Amino acid sequence: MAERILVTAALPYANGQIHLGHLAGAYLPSDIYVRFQRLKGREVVFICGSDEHGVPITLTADKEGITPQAVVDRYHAMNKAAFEKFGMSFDNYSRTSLPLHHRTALEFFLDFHKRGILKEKKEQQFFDPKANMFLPDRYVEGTCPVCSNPEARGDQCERCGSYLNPTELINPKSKISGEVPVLRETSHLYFPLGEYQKKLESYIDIRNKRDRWKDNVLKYCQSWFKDGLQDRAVTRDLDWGVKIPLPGYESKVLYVWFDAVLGYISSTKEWSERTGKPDEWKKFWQDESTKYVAFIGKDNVVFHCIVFPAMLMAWNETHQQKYVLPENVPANEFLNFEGQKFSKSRGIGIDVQDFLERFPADPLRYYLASSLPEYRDSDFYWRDFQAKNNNELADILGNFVNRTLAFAGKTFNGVVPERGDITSLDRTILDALNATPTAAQKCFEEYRFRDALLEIMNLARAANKYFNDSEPWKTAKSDASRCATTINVSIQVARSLAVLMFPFVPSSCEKIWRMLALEGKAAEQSWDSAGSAVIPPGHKLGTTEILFTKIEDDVIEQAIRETTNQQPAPSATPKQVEEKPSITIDDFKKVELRVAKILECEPVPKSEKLLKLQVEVGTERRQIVAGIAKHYKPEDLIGKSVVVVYNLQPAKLMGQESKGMILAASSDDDGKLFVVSPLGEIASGSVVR
Ligand code: B3M
Ligand code: ZN
Repeated sequence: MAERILVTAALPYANGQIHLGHLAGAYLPSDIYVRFQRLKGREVVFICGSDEHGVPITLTADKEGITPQAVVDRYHAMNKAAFEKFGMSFDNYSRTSLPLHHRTALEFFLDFHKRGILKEKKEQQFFDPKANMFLPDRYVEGTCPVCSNPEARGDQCERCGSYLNPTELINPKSKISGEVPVLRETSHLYFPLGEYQKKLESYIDIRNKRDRWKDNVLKYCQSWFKDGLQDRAVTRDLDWGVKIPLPGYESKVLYVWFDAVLGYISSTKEWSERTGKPDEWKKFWQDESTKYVAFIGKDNVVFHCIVFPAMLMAWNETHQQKYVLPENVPANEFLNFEGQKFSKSRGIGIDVQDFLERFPADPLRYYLASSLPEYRDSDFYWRDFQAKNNNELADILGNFVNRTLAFAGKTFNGVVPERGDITSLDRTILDALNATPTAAQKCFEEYRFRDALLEIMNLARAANKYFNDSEPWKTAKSDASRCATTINVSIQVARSLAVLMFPFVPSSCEKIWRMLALEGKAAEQSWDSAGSAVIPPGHKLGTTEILFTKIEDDVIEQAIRETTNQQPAPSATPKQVEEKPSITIDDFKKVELRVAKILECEPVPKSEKLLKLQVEVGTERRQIVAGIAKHYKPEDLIGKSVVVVYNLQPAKLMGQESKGMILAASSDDDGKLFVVSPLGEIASGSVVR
């Protein structure tokens, strides 16, 4: 095993909040791995940061009427804070909008360009004459040629899943101006990925032999190889990103993936500078004895196993200082949420901030670790989360540590008693203690973190059984030396568990460490020390605290209601509808009713009732917030025509601007509600009278 390890975790886009699926994909596994390696005494640097470029970010900025910088500032701060609260132990969390990153990315790009590696190709691309700009794929919308979805995006149709070229869309429209775009010639630079195919195949083959790659990752790569690698454009017509200082390329930037993977290098440089050792990053990136492990989710495989290694190979061809390539890319599959896909727009799932406002990080880390999607997709279920917390963390780990320390406090004044003769019962648990670090280590080194957790929790299970079978509450009266031995051994196991469980539940392990009143921190111990009984008799223990709190049913039920769109039971009390006084036709005419078409719809964060809709009323677009989230899912409404009160004064609901009101019929006695919709096709903007 290498003694110096570089670990990177995929750089999340600063275009939204990270959710539990992200944690289970790349982040928790990388943090578990790093914490384990540090306990093994290895020299580790753990690198991450925000991916702050790309079209989705400029789209968010356009939609909100703010700058892309403001978008990434917001999500960078939010995600950084969420990671900290979750206990991610990154050495550096950088941002790709920093000048240091732009310089790093350009160093690669310009080197490739100068050496003639990049090929220029001319192509026809959509141009928006009104906005005077070329349109990236996602800025073009139109009708899907496959399924006729009228709102397909230029890169993909979300309804049928087809990957598209903007030019394939029927009736293409610019998302910026709504105009029909025209085709114009533009030039882009391409990286010749195909030329690297042979080298890439042998690279993966060699690594796989040395450090066994996951089957799912190998399969993805093989299917790419089978299709044959194609040249890839590394420039885009956009003004947000790493600007290209080449004549004719003034209005272009690097393709986001080209610069994003280099973000790992720039983030390591930033760490190096920040810690006062400006050359330290080279030790990790340019010394061939470094083992580099890149943690990602499965959707990023091609960029990390093919594109990034090819870029590094291209660099290494002519430079003395050669970069290390990933030794392994242990990508996870996806985590689903209560049997469904995480979907922000449908209100399914929960982001990390929100979760950690409800529950501490360790129970979440424990539960996710026990059900990581290591080989296939897995699921987050609130009920499972509750059960794992209550029946495993609290009842097995917490209970063992607490009963041991409470007993030592009561019977031995909180001082570790001397061991007497060792019986076969003691021998069994001491053997398990001895064997667990090695057995778990094998799992960690093979990226099997669920198995590692199981090994370690089996020690905690055995320890509880040992405590029960030894019956110290009886031997306290009948055989003082026996009782002392049981408690001494139990305390040793508690210490070992504090070290072994540290990669999974770090703050709880520090708590155990304080309860044991041992020197230093759990984080500073050696992994191998967990295999021996090292606490000397006579050591004075600290005070016991509760390690894990049980989660009650009603708390979990509330979480289910708020994160899964499950309909609460309708209220049963019938109400009388109050009659209003009659009005004249002129009174009625003051209300301007119009037909509107729903273009977009998403839940309002932290609200159970509200949906935020973007509607089209004739040529105008406006936002309306409506209290209909309990009755409709966003996807039920998108594309539908409704009737709105057009001249209602604007208002703010939960901080969201709302211009107008959607008409809906509700029957008070069963709580049902139906949005009013014109019978038949009619253009938006039409007047209702
Ligand atoms: N930002 C995609 C993602 O967040 C992308 C990863 C970049 S890693 C260099 O899933
Ligand atoms: Zn389609």
